[in-house]
Amino acid sequence: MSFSLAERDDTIIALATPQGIGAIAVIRLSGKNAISVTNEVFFGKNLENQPSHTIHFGTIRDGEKIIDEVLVSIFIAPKSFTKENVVEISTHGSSYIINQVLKLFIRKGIRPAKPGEFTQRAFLHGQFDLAQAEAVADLIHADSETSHQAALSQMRGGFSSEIQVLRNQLIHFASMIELELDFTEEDVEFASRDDLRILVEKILRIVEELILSFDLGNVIKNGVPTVIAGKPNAGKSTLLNALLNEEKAIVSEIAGTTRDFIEDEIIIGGVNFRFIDTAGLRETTDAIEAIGVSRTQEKMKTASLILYLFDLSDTDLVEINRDITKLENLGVPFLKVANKADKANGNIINELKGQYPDTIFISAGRKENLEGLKSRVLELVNLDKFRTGNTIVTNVRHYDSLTKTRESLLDILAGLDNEVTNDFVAMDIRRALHYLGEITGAVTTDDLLANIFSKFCIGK
Ligand SMILES: Nc1nc2c(ncn2[C@@H]2O[C@H](COP(=O)(O)OP(=O)(O)OP(=O)(O)O)[C@@H](O)[C@H]2O)c(=O)[nH]1
Ligand SMILES: [Mg+2]
Repeated sequence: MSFSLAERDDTIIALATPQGIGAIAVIRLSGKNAISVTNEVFFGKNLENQPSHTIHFGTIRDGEKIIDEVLVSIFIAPKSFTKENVVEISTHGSSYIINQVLKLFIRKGIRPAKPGEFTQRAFLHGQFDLAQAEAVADLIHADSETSHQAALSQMRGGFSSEIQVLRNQLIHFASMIELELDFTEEDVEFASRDDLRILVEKILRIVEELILSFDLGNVIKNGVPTVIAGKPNAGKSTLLNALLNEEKAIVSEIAGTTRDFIEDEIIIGGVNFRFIDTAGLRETTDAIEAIGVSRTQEKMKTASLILYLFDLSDTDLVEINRDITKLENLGVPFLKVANKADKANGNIINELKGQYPDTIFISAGRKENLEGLKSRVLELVNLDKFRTGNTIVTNVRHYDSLTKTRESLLDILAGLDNEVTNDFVAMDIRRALHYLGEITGAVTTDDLLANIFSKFCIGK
């Protein structure tokens, strides 16, 4: 999908609130004719004479027929979200009314908006840059405190302004070096190569930090993948259900109940965790269970955190030691979680406390010490970086542009090392500028825009 130039002049309409029945619904129009066309169907007063940022009570009529009593808010260009004329009509929240109003406007030549078209117009009219526009989408989808914070700080431009400053410094060097190209006969150097190297190295450090932050950013956005692993019957599914407060996974005393993994999100301390219940780990001759076991092993490798769960009534220290060695070799952070504390065998609790003082004792079945477990889970995920307000990259597109920027920066440095000619250095700088510009929208293509804005919902 892409927007032609003519389409950008259309006046568009969409329901801005969710589909379905609600107390009120808000229908939004944006474009040159938003106010004049609304005025044709609105009865109460002349909307074309009203100042910006005012609200008016009246009725919407289709000919003689009253569709609804409404409130109409008026925003006159450029003082609106899209910087165009914007009208917001608050109707009663019935889908019949909404449809009647939308149809009426469409008959009057207003075009239904495409996904993200309001935000795209705001971007095209310079309301904000691309990274900020994308943050609007993230903000709508944010469902935990941390993802909300990340989106909010990006929307307010924290991320882009950092990129913008770096880019401007680099533009300065690019123009100096290109100027030198005009003086090939003389031996002039407008741009100090040492200063250029210092700047490129500085940008490289920041770009690499942003690239690294992507892992954390991704976790914030999609939930920290936390795998519950252990042998069959340890109580993994019971634990998942207890954490979710919902009977999501099948629990039974038959070993090998869970075959496929089951996952769901839980917010702990404002952080979104994705808990994944898996098939119990054991040697098995059952073909389907064996597939489950190998999936568990795959999930464990990519997890941010593993809850190693074992059954105090059915495990000895030899077995626990062996499992812990395996987990240490895997290299993923893990917590030792001793389950079924309510029916532990003899001395095992004391032995464990002696050998592994950091073991967490719970009873998933009786929902005991789940709070203790949750707070240890939260401790283990290193979110300090985020909490100190550092910039975090959460967007795959930005990550991609940053990786390409890094390559170009490394090429600039290699070029300086090998004393390549100015035109090559200039070319590499231009390339770095291009990729940095992709992030903020200083450099855009129609395809890129269409791709980004199509991910929004209609009405946004
Ligand atoms: N006494 C006691 N029983 C528990 C506790 N947690 C789980 N169980 C029981 O242990 C049995 C196995 O629980 P599941 O949750 O199905 O175990 P699992 O680890 O998911 O097992 P698989 O899916 O077969 O790998 C069930 O009968 C549970 O009711 C607990 O804290 N105390
Ligand atoms: Mg299970």
